[in-house]
Amino acid sequence: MERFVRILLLLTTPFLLAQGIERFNTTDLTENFKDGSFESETSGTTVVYYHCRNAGDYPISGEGIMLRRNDADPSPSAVEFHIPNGVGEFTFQYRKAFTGGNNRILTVTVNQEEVFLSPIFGNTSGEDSTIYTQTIPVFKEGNVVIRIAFPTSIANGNRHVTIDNVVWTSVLHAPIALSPSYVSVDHFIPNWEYDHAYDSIEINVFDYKNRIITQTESFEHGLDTTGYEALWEADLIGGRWILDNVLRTTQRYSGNYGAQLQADQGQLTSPVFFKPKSISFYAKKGTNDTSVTLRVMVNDEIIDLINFPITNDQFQLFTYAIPNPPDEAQFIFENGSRVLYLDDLTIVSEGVVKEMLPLSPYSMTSMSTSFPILDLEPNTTYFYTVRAEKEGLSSALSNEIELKTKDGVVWDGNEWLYGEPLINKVAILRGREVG
Ligand SMILES: [Ca+2]
Ligand SMILES: [Ca+2]
Repeated sequence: MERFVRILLLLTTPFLLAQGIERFNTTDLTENFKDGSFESETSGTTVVYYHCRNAGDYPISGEGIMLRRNDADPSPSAVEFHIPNGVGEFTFQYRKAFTGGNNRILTVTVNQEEVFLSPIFGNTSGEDSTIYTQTIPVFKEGNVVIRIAFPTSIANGNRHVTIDNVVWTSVLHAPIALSPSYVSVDHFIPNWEYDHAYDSIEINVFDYKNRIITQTESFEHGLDTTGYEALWEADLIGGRWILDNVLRTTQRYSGNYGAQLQADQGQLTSPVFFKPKSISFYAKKGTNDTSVTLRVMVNDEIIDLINFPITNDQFQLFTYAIPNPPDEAQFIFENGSRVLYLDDLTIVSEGVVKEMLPLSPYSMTSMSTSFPILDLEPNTTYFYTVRAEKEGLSSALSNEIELKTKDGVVWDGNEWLYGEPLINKVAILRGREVG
């Protein structure tokens, strides 16, 4: 709700909160697709476009820009906003244009790094005037190029989309995080400096530890719903998956949807998982018996090949524990000669990962330049960044500082924590509260 209200505010009072806006009222776009560029209505910003046209009969509000497709000939459609003075949040609206039934999907990159992949939309034949609003936290200073296009991997074909009401906020100059002024067994004091007056400072603290990570893909988002397609990409558990001839289906074990693999050709290729321990999934056959082949890949070589016969017409749980988990592995699921339904694919892996502390981010309203972070573990790596806020705007995150707490024990007034005092360990006597 809060997000919704904020977007409305941005769109209705652009000059109060927003730094930039582009409504496509003064462009050189025509009804023919072409490449070109024009000066934005926001001074200093240039809009560069490839194989685009005006919104024609498929507007959002008045004029807009229409992208067509990913085909190489004459060039894949894209629109770029070259913004000179930094971007905080970037918001745009999009809708299906024309009436073809091909699915629509958009990708957004910031300085060539992908930050957003849209859900599929507009994939039933006929007009669809649904307007989608997307806000992306960019928080970058200096020159920023934001590009809206189709993912590079999708097949040829028209996937017309109109874009309009592009709005972005400014970004505050980020504070600079400095090395901690104090590090002990169970706490440290981060430091930072700044050259602007801010309303508050936020301190983000992460620890960095080995963890067991369990992720389940329930196929509620990201799958193509139009027809079987080769090399479809989607952000599923663990990152980017490649889906060949996999369709979204209402045959499911949980939620509203599952994945349907085409007979003989359905394939899911996972991203790399760190120290994967086990894989489980629910599967059932279509009309006929079929199977799933699971290939465990390390550096593009198959190290394990398992076949699961799928002969039940109710969803059934299949589990495979990976012997001697490799440091990094990728998985390919492939189905047999008949249609297969799949849902709730779970991968358990291990990894030294950063995780934000439960009390983080810490927020300080005063303009001090330090803040003690307490109750930490000894001999553990921590990271922190700081971010400034003023009048509803945020800065980019600062640089990141890494530190390690000392190896030692703590006397909390009643007992020793983290072991017993040893000659080579630091010991901390925590002050007792009086009162
Ligand atoms: Ca407009
Ligand atoms: Ca599901």
